[in-house]
Amino acid sequence: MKVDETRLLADLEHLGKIGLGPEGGITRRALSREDAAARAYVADRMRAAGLEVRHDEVGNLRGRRKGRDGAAWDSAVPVVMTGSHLDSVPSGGKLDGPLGVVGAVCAIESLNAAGVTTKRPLEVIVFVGEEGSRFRRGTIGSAAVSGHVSVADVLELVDPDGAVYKDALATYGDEGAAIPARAAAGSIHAFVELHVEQGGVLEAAALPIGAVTTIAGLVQRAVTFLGDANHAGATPMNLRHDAFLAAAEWALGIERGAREIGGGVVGTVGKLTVEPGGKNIIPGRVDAICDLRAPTPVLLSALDDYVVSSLHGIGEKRGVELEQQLLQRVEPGPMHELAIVAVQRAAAEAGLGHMRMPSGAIHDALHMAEIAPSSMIFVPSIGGKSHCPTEATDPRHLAQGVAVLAHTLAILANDP
Ligand code: HGY
Ligand code: MN
Ligand code: MN
Repeated sequence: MKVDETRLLADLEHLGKIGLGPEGGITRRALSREDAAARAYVADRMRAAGLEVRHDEVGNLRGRRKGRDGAAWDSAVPVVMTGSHLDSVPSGGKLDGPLGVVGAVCAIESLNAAGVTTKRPLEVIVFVGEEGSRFRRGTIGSAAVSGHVSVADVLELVDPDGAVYKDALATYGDEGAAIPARAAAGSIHAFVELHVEQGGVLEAAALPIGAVTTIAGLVQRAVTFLGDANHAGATPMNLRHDAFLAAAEWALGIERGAREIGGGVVGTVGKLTVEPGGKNIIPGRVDAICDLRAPTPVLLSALDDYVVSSLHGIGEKRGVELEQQLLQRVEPGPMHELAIVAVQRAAAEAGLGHMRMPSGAIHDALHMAEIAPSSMIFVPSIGGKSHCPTEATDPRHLAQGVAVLAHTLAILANDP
């Protein structure tokens, strides 16, 4: 399958300018003006590729190509879906999400150019709010499609500034009626997502394609440490209740716990604020969020229990009060042999080396796997870097990923 690499790189280049910061990172929060601008560009690209474009109740953008029965949106034949997200982490990379979105449109254009028709309709979907950088949870759009979260609950999500999701949807400027977000039972034959690996496994193996077999689960908790703001010079060390040192001890405990539990678990504290924030004031309050990942529910609970139980000891020892709240827990999930094997067959058809591999990062495919056979196509991340301005992938690998996606869609949409 020929891929128009120039077109793909131009699409990524265009999206890579929307939300671009002075440090070279992309900041595109869900339902923001930047997110809406990127989404509008993709909607135009979908129409240029001949897709019939719709939007659903939670703002997912959706474009369909007819199957052989000549129907797109009103087909009784289960659809083969592909897609990803356009929102980003703060100062993130240009490929995490967009590759799976414009790559899907380019894959459809490759099928069109090759005259490949499919028994089943094909759908490209742009999920809202995968990164969770604005609202309390991530993978919002796919959680709504899978029914993991109800549409009503999604619409009631509130961001830290008090903006309500259903009001923020107006930023998209969608016209016309929205289609239901929740997929009807049996309406999706399979789902596959093209994504950068965001790790170094493929690069180390010198392979261009990964077929994803499982996706790690995640727990995110918000913790507030309430100590005693006081004078940094006049307060003896034994009379302090330093909220930052309590948080620091907790964060080091997370690192220790993850190393002790092992088995591929990881723990991070990436977001933390210190108040009142004077250089000569002992911190009175710290708000922190931890991000825990594990390949199995048992390991995820082991790390989460370790992290929560460590809090009590620290609070007592340091005379610091604690409040903590679970922000989200997403269970790890297996992908499906039907979809994994399709990716492997597609890579072989494209003459590309490939391997089966787990994903340490969360993706929309995790929720889609709850309702349809799903897998992912990974392409190598240079230096294993992601969620940072230096996120990059060899253009050759980007185009190969799209070629494998096109083959995978043809396999999944034409197999018996
Ligand atoms: O955090 C993740 O794993 C994904 O990038 N949202
Ligand atoms: Mn990401
Ligand atoms: Mn992503």
